[in-house]
Amino acid sequence: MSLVAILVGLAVTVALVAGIASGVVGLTRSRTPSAPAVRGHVTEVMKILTTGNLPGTGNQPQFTNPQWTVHVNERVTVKIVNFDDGTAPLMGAQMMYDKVVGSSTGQELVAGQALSSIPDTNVAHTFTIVGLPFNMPIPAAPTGKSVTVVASFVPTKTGTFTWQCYAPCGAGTNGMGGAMSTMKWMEGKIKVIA
Ligand SMILES: [Cu+2]
Repeated sequence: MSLVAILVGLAVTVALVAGIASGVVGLTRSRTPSAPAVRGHVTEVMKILTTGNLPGTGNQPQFTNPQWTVHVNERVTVKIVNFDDGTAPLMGAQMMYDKVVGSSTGQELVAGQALSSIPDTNVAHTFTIVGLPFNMPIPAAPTGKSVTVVASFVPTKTGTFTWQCYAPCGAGTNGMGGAMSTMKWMEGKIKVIA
């Protein structure tokens, strides 16, 4: 371990202890794959914001909370609050991601309504973990508002899985640049541990 890494680790520890002591940092969930996960049924809240500024690309949509760690065989509820009112219709082979896959009910709740798919033309993003598999199509939000999409699953195998969006919501003529090709924007990691 380099001196810099040790110093950074020390600073983080001091900040955490200070935060806990002052009540600022509660017993919140871990946000990084290397941190221990909370036991039992957890809810991971992800927001899709359009206020991000991706260097070299400008304003791009971005998922918050892109990396989490959960326990195998314990329920995970994914709650996605989408503020993006733009659509990115699925095309070609990606059109299969308009359907809910791998959720406990076979459906997702979209603004409280149970649905098993979203019309391709109204898809804004997808939250897709091919390796499980698990898929949530996310519709565009009403302008100036947000739409909340909820589904849950129980991971049955350990490992580190990539999630990504399959809607061409990024930059460039094919929509696959910018956020779509940048880790922690339209792509992240989920670690499933014992
Ligand atoms: Cu997207």
